[in-house]
Amino acid sequence: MLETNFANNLFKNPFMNASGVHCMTVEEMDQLAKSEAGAFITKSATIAQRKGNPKPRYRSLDLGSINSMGLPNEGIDYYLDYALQKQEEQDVPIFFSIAGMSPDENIQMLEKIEKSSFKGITELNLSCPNVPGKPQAAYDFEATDAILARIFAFFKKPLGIKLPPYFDLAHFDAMADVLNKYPLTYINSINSVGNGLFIDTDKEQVVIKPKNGFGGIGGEYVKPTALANVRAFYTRLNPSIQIIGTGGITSGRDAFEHLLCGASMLQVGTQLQKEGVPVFDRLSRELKEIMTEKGYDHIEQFRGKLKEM
Ligand code: ERO
Repeated sequence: MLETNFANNLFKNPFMNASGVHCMTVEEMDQLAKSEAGAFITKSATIAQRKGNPKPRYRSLDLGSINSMGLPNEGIDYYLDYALQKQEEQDVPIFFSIAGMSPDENIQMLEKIEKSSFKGITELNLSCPNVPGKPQAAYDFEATDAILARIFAFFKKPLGIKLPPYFDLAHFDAMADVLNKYPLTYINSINSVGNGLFIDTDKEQVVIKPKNGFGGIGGEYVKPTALANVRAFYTRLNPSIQIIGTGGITSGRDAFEHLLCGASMLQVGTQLQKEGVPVFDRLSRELKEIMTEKGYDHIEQFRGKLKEM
């Protein structure tokens, strides 16, 4: 009932983790591989291992989360070695996330992936909001165009990009014009809403240490923004570019809404952090219940078919 076609593969359901959550170590990734998730993605990698920002750098909130992790990761070789080994054990592809600190670092990592025997899907994260001094790359349309031109001159494996949220129709138009020039497999909208500020009123204090308390917001707070981004790109991108919907998925109903907007796969970050891997079982069950109530037996019967008034 929840089978999903994505990047020419059939997944048992559209649910996966959002990169960064429950995917830093081999142990966590193995748990995802064994879970009810339809697929999983690795933590965004840089060439060298990184410790990330000082703690506390993540806070769970009633309506979501705030984080300023600062791209802690074990380095690309750790994740690539794991993916090369794991891909032999499973019949669906692994999603592999990279987030270089510069265009050259991204090119270097993509060259490595291209030359390797990796058979999965690569996600280029152009939207990390939390590295001090490094603006989110995909807010610069010309720089995004330039890096994609460099990449597609040599990279032949399936590639998606993780985007930050946009808030203006002119920006959706401009970014879609850039993306439509390239043979992207997918876009993933949205990364966390960058540089929010959560305050503990009792203590009159911020709740995370890095960047004076500023951090990426996820969870229920961001669902309307996430849905708008999925919908805006679904109605602007070439149909060959699929969409992963990420942002505010806490229930089967939220998942249904992302699918109605046109998403093909669905990533769960904040709620996975709160609930652990059993979340995938619950979301699958709840999505099936809604589909049954509405008389749908396949996602394709309603995917993208949001009605206007
Ligand atoms: O701080 C991070 O490691 C991080 N947090 C996010 O919310 N999104 C990211 O893309 C990211 C780093 C790549």
